[in-house]
Amino acid sequence: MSREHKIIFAGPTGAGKTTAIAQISEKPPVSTDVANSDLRYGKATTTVAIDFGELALDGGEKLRLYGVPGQHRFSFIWEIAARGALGVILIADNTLEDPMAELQFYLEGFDSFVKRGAAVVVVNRLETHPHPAEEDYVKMLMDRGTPLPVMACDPRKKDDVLTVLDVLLTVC
Ligand SMILES: Nc1nc2c(ncn2[C@@H]2O[C@H](COP(=O)(O)OP(=O)(O)OP(=O)(O)O)[C@@H](O)[C@H]2O)c(=O)[nH]1
Ligand SMILES: [Mg+2]
Repeated sequence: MSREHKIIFAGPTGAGKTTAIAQISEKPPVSTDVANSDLRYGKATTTVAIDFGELALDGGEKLRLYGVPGQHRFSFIWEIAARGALGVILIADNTLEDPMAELQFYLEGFDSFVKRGAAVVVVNRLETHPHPAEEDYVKMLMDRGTPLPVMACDPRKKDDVLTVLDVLLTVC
């Protein structure tokens, strides 16, 4: 019987969770985007429940990919969605005013994964916003006693997203 693993994508609104899952899912992903009523975010749609995609690996294993909503008011869904997951991909959006402070919120929200090293940190939009650099994230994670792999990733690029998954599966 083939094995299945659940992987969670988390990060702020507009970080690219829905985009990343759409790039690698073999079946059309199920998304629950609606018109964005929250004017703090300059974004036409936002995910209110969860994204779901699937990806089969060469060894016959199947990954079930879940994107959890970025808005803080939906953070209660995180814990439910993450039950039984193998690992978590935490996306930091470098265009935010203080992306490392925002990341803290997700590091705390997925504390059990972060503490046992079942997570990777992904930094996006580095092409236009090079600061903080990957090394800054590495240092911040070391300083808080939770070293995790840190990678640049453009969620629009399938190869970038597959590399991130590869690293996560290696550390989990
Ligand atoms: N240029 C650039 N665009 C990016 C990058 N990462 C994400 N984007 C774009 O930002 C948008 C992200 O949108 P979504 O994938 O809907 O983001 P989300 O994380 O699902 O957001 P919510 O569902 O609202 O929480 C997409 O239009 C992406 O193409 C990046 O590294 N560079
Ligand atoms: Mg989304």
